[in-house]
Amino acid sequence: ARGLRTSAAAAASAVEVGGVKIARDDVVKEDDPTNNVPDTIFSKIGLQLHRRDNHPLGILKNTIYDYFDKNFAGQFDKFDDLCPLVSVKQNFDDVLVPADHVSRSYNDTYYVDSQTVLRCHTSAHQAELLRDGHTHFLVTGDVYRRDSIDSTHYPVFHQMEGFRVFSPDDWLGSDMDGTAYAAADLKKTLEGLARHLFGDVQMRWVDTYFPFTNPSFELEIYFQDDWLEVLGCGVTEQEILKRNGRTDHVAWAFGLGLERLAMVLFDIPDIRLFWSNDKRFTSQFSEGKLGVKFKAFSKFPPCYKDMSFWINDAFTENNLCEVVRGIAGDLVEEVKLIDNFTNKKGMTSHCYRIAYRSMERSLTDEEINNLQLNVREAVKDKLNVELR
Ligand code: FA5
Ligand code: MG
Repeated sequence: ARGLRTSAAAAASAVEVGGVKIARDDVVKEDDPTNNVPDTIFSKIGLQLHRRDNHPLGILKNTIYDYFDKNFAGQFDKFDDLCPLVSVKQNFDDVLVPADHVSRSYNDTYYVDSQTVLRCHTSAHQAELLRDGHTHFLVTGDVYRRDSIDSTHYPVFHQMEGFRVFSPDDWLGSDMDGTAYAAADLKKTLEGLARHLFGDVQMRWVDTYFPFTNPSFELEIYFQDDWLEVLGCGVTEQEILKRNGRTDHVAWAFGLGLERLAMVLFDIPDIRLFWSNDKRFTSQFSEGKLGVKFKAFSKFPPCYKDMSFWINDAFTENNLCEVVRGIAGDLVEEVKLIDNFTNKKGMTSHCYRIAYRSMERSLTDEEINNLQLNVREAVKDKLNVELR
């Protein structure tokens, strides 16, 4: 994961989040093999789109707050300014992520050093908030993941965590055990939230696995002719409650993907748009106005470029995506494997199709050709693959 960065983004030298000062040089350490944070990622820290009342993510956050305020009489404590730099312990160990789980790898997570990461989910704050005595809370924040590139995935996105603790008194009067009681309350709460946000919408529950909940579920919503996963949730593992002062209690937790929900609500076709400063985007949203449908200012044509190379053992698609993003920034819309074969000598070739498209203007042929040339150079240098 080394050397995957460019100086393309002229990043500020320091930002402040929740009273914590974060210096660029403490987060981007090009020569440190325990660090894999590029400038493109550092440049997003501190922007806190979810705290802008006129931004779709801020409007959505406030609307979810309204739902919880109304239905739970202000019992939920709200946090939206917790520092995204957290320890490996907070991000993984505290929520029981096994030592060998892929999410811990340098391929999936941004490490500042071997013990510090950019949080990959808001679940990183569950344990400390429980220990501080909170029993009902919402945590909204930017989260960071090395991932593939397409219209619903971006390496920085926003989640809202919800957490509710029950005491035995809550379920003893019912005919359910604590787990069944919490699971039923969780589904009721989230279905109510979906109705509050969408009115009527096609949705379905899917059983899944998370290390920190059991049972675990995902909620999917029908969008652009397909099912889109918008949240994960479940009944919190007893071990987490026990370790943090809530033995004999039961809890539920959820993690919402704010961009995914906002895409459905506002009809926003591409996740990159959330980061746009173009007035034609930002002026379409205003405080308190949920569900105003986004009018695309124009759909500019995409331009496709294919690139083939012999991969090596260290090759991963996430590394490729980081290199492409480092050169092309938000002009890259999608990176997609379109061909894959192994020859008689055992060498494997991949062909990727890169879609370039600006949300804001038409790109010239010359510009695209230059980008592609630079991408090819960077891929060759940084990934040590042999271009074909
Ligand atoms: C989690 O992150 C869990 N921490 C959620 C959770 C919390 C489960 C509490 C149980 C209890 P997951 O990796 O599935 O789960 O991400 C949650 C949501 O984030 C997804 O449903 C999706 O809406 C959104 N999401 C995930 N990856 C991306 C991405 N690259 N870009 C945009 N949104 C994403
Ligand atoms: Mg998921």
